[in-house]
Amino acid sequence: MRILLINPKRVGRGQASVRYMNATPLALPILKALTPEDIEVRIIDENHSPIPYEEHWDLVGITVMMHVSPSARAIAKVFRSAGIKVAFGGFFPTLNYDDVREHVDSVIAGEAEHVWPEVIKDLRNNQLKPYYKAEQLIDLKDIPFIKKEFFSAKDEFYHIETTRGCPYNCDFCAVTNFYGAKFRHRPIDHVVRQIEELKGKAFFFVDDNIMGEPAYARDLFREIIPLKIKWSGQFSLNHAANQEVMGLAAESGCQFLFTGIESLSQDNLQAVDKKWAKSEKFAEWIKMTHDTGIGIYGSFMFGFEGDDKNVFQRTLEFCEDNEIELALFSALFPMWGSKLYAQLQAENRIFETDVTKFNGQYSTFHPKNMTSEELNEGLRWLWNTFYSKPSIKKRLGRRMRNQPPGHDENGFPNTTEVLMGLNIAFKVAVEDF
Ligand code: B12
Ligand code: SF4
Repeated sequence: MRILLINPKRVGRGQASVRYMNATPLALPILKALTPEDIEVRIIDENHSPIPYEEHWDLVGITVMMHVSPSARAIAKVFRSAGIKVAFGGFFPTLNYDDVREHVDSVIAGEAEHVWPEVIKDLRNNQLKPYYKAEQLIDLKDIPFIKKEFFSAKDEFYHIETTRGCPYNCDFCAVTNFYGAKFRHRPIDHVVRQIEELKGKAFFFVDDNIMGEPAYARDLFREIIPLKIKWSGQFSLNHAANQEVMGLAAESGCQFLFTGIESLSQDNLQAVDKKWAKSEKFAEWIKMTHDTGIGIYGSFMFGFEGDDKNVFQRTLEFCEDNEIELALFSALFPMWGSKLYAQLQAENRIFETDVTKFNGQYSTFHPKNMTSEELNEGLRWLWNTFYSKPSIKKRLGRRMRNQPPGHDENGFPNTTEVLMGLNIAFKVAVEDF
């Protein structure tokens, strides 16, 4: 038997096109690791390789985020017209079953670890069901180990996870809905073993908040210090105040942390249920992070009820004053199934019907205090200005003086080299924004 697993081509422009942003999504190597060895499994990332439509497959499994769902449907159509069975899994099909079911033979909802064996059994018996649903959240000791060759040789780093779930349930986000409101932890010895098996490249911890439970993070970082790796990950900025954990993160090889700052206005944060984020503390927490040597990759969203067209200039000044090394700027967008979607839909404010535009790069609903054109234009201006030479100089100048770009004794690029390299790559990529 032969199974083909596909990550559909991302749709979008600017930063999303950078190779760094497109490492193999973890779901696909996990599915391969869960599949018995007598079945051939090939992983294709459509961003980098053509889809082998001409070959025979017993099943094609596609991982689907909302904005790539039209590409996923197009792929499914070609295979199904050749009589090949297609299954969708991941966030979008799980949370929007009615929108996808007619386009596939099977929707596999929720985490794959417990249902994939049943799918394989039914496939062997030629009895694939139209719907599978993981009835409960898994214990993370059941995440399988991934062999190095399951990732693409072209990946500059490997994705790895230590936790799933998030207690915060922000209005615009799907994570709590999908992964539950509790942090679940992978046993630390499993994480260490997985890193050892993959060693050689850098790592990106895909956890939504790697420091969500500081005691676990502390023990994890202590255990990975001897492995001498380089890594980046995601955290909520309030954890910067925990100097012990931050110090251990830096010592264990952390180079930068992605963090959802979202808005500089407390009213905006309050309004979308991100109440735990304290805007008056942002500058202090960023400085605390920088003091450990770790860089900040800030994520900002625009189009909140309190945002007017001056928000873009204010955000740029904040980023430059606080020497934020990297940033992701998105239009707030209502993911189908989110609380925000329900609210905006009830107010009849969503005008965009093209689902590919729901990726943060376009205005999709009427903001309250600016026009959609002003939102699109502000975003374009901010991307281009933030990744311009003068701004890069302001934001990275001090770091360049303290640690010139270069490589460490194990051949890994140092933090300045990584952050500078990404600024240059993003600068080129956002020219088309
Ligand atoms: C890491 C990450 C990224 C990385 C890498 C993305 C990638 N393709 O790997 C980067 C930074 C590039 C990224 C970018 C974006 N991301 Co992102 N990202 C994540 C994050 C934090 C982790 C993903 C992950 O690897 N999880 C671990 C794996 C194992 O879990 P999983 O993918 O859910 O897979 C499990 C199940 O879903 C299932 N499964 C998944 N696929 C399949 C397929 C089959 C056939 C089967 C059977 C099962 C199955 O089995 C797996 C094991 O249990 C998630 C949030 C989250 N906690 O998951 C957001 C998330 C996926 N991202 C999201 C978004 C919106 C984006 C952006 C649009 C953000 C932006 N403004 O630019 C961009 C789009 C980029 C693109 N390429 O198009 C949304 C998607 C929402 C949706 N409903 O579609 C999420 C859910 C976050 C959120 N706020 O809600 N992202
Ligand atoms: S945005 Fe971050 S903090 Fe809020 S629910 Fe999503 S993962 Fe949790």
